[in-house]
Amino acid sequence: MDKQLRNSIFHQAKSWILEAGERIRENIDAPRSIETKSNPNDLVTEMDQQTEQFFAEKIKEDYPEHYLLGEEGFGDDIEALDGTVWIVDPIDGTMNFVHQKRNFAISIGIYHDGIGEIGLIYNVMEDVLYSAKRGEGAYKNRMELPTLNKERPLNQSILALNTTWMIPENPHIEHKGMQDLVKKIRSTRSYGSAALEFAFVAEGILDGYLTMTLMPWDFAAGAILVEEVGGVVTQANKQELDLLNKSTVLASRSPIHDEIIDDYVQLKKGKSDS
Ligand code: 2AM
Ligand code: CA
Ligand code: CA
Ligand code: CA
Repeated sequence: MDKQLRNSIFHQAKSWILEAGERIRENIDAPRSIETKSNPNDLVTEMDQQTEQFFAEKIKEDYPEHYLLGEEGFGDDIEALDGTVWIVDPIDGTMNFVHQKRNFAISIGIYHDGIGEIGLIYNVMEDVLYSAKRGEGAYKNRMELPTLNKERPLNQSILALNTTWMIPENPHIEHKGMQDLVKKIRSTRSYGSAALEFAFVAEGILDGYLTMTLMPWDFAAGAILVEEVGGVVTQANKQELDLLNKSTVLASRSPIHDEIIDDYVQLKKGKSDS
């Protein structure tokens, strides 16, 4: 994508994400109906739906030739990443939105022919926008984020990990390796919003984030941000990210990325990528 076009789409997307965030802040105390999706802890509210609808309408109006891949079903059914695709999570961290009224984000990753061009993650209640354009660095509001530290060893690292990794019955990764990893590192964190956890890796306040079975809208923007500051983002089996399917993803500084996968991540049989 040509730099000028990327710039103009960036400014449009930025103004929409700020507008959508403002609407959420204005309505944060409004009573809301909460529904469940795949399981009783998988929540969705009308605010998730309205926010995605807002982006769907804006994109259709201004960029009718672009596609939208969104969590709540207002986008297109796409089977390939040809052309320009907006990958949108209208509220990432819905459980935090419902229970805490904070610690959630709007996430937008814009890809052209499969290449990440623009990443935006908006921490709505803190009014902090993380943004990146391919080849032009990553920003926290107006501050450019520095390249990630390459020297700090794994035993001085903080990793975002979900505690479900530690449960022996988890279907994806051998828990013994995860226990060894937790013993090795300095500490763990778990924020409950994948998009924010990627943003924190890009900011350098987390050294890495290992996630279970995320959908493309959970990591589309975050991967662009982390890569712009020299971090590495792959599936847990080291394969390239898959932007059309569920994946287990590790985003981190290098070189601890390879160390974590080689020494601690053992995928269970038949679960090479999910
Ligand atoms: P969401 O809030 O947009 O659904 C919570 O640990 C993180 O995992 C959030 O980023 C959440 O995104 C994501 N997630 C992905 N699949 C999920 C599921 N089935 N149930 C709950 N959270 C899920
Ligand atoms: Ca959800
Ligand atoms: Ca999400
Ligand atoms: Ca969501």
